[in-house]
Amino acid sequence: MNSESRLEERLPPGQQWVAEGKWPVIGEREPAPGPAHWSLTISGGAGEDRQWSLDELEAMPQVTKTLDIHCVTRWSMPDAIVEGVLLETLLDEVTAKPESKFISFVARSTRRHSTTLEIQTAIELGTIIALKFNGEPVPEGHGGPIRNIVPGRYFYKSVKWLEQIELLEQDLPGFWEAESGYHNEADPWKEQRYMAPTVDRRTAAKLIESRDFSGHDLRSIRLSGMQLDGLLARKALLRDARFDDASLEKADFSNANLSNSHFTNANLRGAKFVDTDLEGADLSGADLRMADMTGCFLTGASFCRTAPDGTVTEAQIDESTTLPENLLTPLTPFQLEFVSRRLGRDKK
Ligand SMILES: Nc1nc2c(c(=O)[nH]1)N[C@H]1C(S)=C(S)[C@@H](COP(=O)(O)O)O[C@H]1N2
Ligand SMILES: [Mo]
Repeated sequence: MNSESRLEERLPPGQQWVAEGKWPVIGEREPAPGPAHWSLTISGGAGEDRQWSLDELEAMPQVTKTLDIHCVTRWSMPDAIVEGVLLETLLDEVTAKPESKFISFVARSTRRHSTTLEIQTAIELGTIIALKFNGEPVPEGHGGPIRNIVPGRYFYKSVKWLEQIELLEQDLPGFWEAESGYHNEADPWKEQRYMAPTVDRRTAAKLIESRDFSGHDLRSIRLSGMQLDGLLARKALLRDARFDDASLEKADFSNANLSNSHFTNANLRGAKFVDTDLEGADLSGADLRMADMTGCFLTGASFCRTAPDGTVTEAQIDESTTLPENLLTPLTPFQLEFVSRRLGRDKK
C-alpha cells in the first residue's frame, strides 16, 4: 500500500510498470560472434588504448545499485539490482585528451550498435559497466557478459554486449538516435523520447491530401481530429505520430512502424494493423471493431487508461476484432486483463 504509492511516484510520465519478473528483450537479441573471452577497450584517449579482460573487470572495485529501468516504448521495470564497475573508475585509469567531451559505447553486435553521451553526464549519472544483474551474471539476451547501464536515461542509452568505449571530441548519433529519431538526451522525466519531426509542412500537406503515406517517414506528425478514412500507410514510419480523435476507418497500417503513436478515441473500425509495430502505442478509447491486428507488436501498448480524476477511457474491442491471443503476452497486467475481458477470453 505504502510502497505501492511510492512506486507510483517513481513512474515517469507515460510509462507503465511491467508484470513482476517480466523483462522484455528489446532490439538485438544476441552478440556477434567473436573471441570466447570478452574484454572491454577504451580508445580515443591521449595515450594507447586501454583494455580489460572480463576477469580483470571482475577483480576491480564493484558497486551495487538498485534502479528503475525505463524503456522509450513505455514499459518500466522497478528495482533492478545492477552490479559492476563504475565508468568513472575505468576512466580514472585513462588520460583523456582535453578536447574530448563525448563518450560512445559500442557493442559487439552485427550492426555495431552504439550510443553516445557527454562524458560529464555519463559520470554524473553514475554509469555502471554491469557484470551482474539481480546477483547473477547479466543474461546473454540482456547484454551479458558486459553491459553498460546508464541510470536516469531511457534504456536505449544502455548498450548490450559492451566491447568498446570511445572518447570523442564531437557528438556522434547512436544507432537508435540516427535510425529512429530517438532523442539524444533521453531523460524519461522530461519525456525526451523523440527528436523534432523531420518532414516539412508542405510535403506533409501533399501526403495528407493524397491519403497515401505508404513507405514515407512521417514520424511525430500531428494529425489529431482529422478525417482520414481509408488512409494507406503501409510500411510508413509513424513513430510518435498523433492521430487522437481522428477518423481512420479501414485505414491500412500494415507493416508500418507506429511505436509510441497516439490514437486516443480514434475511429479505427476495420483498420489493418497486420505485422505492425505498435510498441508503446496509445489506443485508449479507440474503436477497434473489425480491425485486423494479426502479427502486431504490443510491448508497452495501451488500450485502456484511467485519468487522475478517475475518468476511464476504454478501447472498443469485441469478437469482430482480430487480435490473436499470443500477441497479448507482452502487455502489462492491467492492459492484458482489459483486453482479455473484452475479447471474452478471460478464463472464468
Ligand atoms: N547492442 C544493443 N544494445 C541495445 C539495443 C540493441 O538493439 N543492441 N537496444 C537498446 C534498447 S532500444 C533497449 S530498450 C534496451 C533493451 O534491453 P533489454 O533487451 O535487456 O531489455 O537495450 C538497448 N541496448
Ligand atoms: Mo528501447
